[in-house]
Amino acid sequence: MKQDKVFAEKKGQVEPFAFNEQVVRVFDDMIGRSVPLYRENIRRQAQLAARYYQPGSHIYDLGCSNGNLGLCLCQELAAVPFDMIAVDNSAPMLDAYRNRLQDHARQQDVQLLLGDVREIPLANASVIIVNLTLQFLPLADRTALIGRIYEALRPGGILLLTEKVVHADAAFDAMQQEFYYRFKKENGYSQLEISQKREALENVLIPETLEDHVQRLRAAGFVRLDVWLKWFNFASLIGQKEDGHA
Ligand code: GEK
Repeated sequence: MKQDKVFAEKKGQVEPFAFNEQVVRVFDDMIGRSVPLYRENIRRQAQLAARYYQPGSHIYDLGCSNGNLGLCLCQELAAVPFDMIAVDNSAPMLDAYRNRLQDHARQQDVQLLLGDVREIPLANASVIIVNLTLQFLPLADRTALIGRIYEALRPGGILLLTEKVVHADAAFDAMQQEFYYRFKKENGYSQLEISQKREALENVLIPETLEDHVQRLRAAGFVRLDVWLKWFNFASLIGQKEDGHA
């Protein structure tokens, strides 16, 4: 795995963060050292997707990056054909995903779609995964996407949403940041790397509170809702469209 050194050198000017070729080359190292419990989260979401998948429906992975979740799902659903539509608006990310699917036994089960998650049609879904992607959309566009997701789900279908979050209480928010930067330091990032990445993500990754997410999901129709994973300023939610039985 190629090591992430994207922010290691002092930059004259820190450009806004983008999922370009430089980032894609080191993506697995970057996300593994920057997102607490990333591998655990991917594996459990793949298992949840396998558990709730309804044959004859689609699984969507919105903001799929280089396919870590899709490839994990191929293992979890080893004996079951499925139909996943994996969407990303970064061409280098999808190229990396395509390379990993080449010669893969399950490559027919995954369709890669280059596009903006705000524009691609969604329909007949039993599982929709939005793993660390909603946070990159303008705030004004988030409610419409969650609404379309709810409409596209079959009864009994699920949304898996993971986000970096902020805390409404300023002191708890500061504490969570502190523990997050401690986590990054423990994973070998220098102070310079941490602060330049933070600057690059400003106005690009816009976190909301967990309460904001819960409220938006409820307003869209998700009555059955759980926060199944929480680590300081990261939260993973599952919302299920009601089907009349538990
Ligand atoms: C994983 N889910 O490894 N339309 C489509 N894609 C987008 C958009 C958009 N409007 N905005 C951002 N992206 C992945 C991790 S990374 C999170 C997700 C991170 C894409 C973007 O190109 C990138 O690949 C992904 O969303 C966010 O399970 O790196 O912090």
